[in-house]
Amino acid sequence: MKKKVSIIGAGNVGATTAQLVVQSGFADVVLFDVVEGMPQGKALDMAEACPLWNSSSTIKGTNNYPDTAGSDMVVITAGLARKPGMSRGDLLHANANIIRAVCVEIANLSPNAIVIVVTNPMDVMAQLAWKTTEFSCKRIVGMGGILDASRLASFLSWELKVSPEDIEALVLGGHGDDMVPLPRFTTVKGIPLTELLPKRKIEALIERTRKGGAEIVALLKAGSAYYAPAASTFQMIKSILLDEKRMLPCTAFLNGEYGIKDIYIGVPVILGKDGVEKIVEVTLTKEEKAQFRKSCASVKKLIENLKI
Ligand code: TXD
Repeated sequence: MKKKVSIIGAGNVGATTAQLVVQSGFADVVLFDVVEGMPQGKALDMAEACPLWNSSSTIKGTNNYPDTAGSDMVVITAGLARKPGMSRGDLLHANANIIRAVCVEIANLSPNAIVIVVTNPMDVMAQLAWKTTEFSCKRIVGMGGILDASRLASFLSWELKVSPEDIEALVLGGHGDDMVPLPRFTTVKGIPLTELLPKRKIEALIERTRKGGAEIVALLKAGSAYYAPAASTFQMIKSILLDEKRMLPCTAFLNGEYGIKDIYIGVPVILGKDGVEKIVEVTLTKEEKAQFRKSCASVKKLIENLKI
C-alpha cells in the first residue's frame, strides 16, 4: 500500500506540492481546502494527468476532514499569503487561527502523522502546530531553510556561471528577513564561497536572498512564490517517505542545541522515516552566533505575541 500524504490548503503551494507528489508516484494524496469544489477540481485535473505521468498514485480533493484520516504525512499550507509591502509577521494572527483549527483535526484524525508546516510566519506556526497537536517535536518540522538556500544557490550559479548542481548553500535561523545565510558553509564543489567571490559581492547576494520572497511578491502583485516553495517541500516529503536521511536546513525544535531552548528555528537536520532524526550542530563564529541569536529573538517575539 502506498503512503498517504494529506495536503491542507489547495492554493498555490499546496496544489503544486500535490502535483510533485502525485507525479513522483511515491504516495497517494488527499488535497483539502475550505473552498468548495476547488480541491476537487484540481485533484480531478491531476488524476487525469496520471496516465501521462505514468503515475499510479491516487489523488482526492475534499472539503471534509475525515478524508484525511490515517495520513502518514500532513503538509500544512493553509492560510493567507503576503501581499506587496507585507512582512511574514503581518500574517501572524489570521494564520494562527487557521493553524490551530487545522491542527486539532490532524491530531484527532492522523495521530501518527509527520507534519510539515509551510504557512507563514512559518517558524512560529511550527511551534503552534507542535503545541496544538501535542505530537513529539520530531514529528513537526517546518519548511524554510531549503527554499532560502535554493534561492542563494540560484543567485550564486548565475554570478559564478556554474551549474546549481555543484552548489551547496546553508541558511540558518528563522524564515524571515533576518535569516542567517552562511557563506563559510556555502560551497561550490567543496570550495567555500569565501574563496570564490569578494566579500562585497557575497553580501549583495545574501541581501537578495533575504528579500527573495518579497522580490517575487512585488512582481506577482497577487500571491507569493510557489514553484520553489513546493519543490522545497517535496524534497522534505521525499526524504521522510523514502527514509533518505538527507541533511537539510529545516525549522526544528531546539532543546539546548546552539545554546537555544524551547523554540522552533532553522537548523540543519537529518530527515528520515521518523521525522527530524537528528539536529546537526555546527560551530558558529562570534558574528554568526550574534546573527543567529537575533533571528531567534525575532521568532521568540512573535511566539510571545501569540502567547504560545
Ligand atoms: O517558505 C515558506 N515556508 C513559504 C510559506 C513559502 C511560500 C508560501 N508561504 C506561505 O504558505 C504563505 O505565506 C501562506 O501563508 C501559505 C500558503 O501560500 P500559498 O501561496 O499557497 O497561498 P494561497 O494560494 O492563498 O493558498 C492558501 C489556501 C487557499 O486555497 C485557502 O482557501 C486555504 O489556504 N485556506 C484553508 N485551507 C484549509 N483550512 C483553512 N482553515 C483554510 N483557510 C484558508
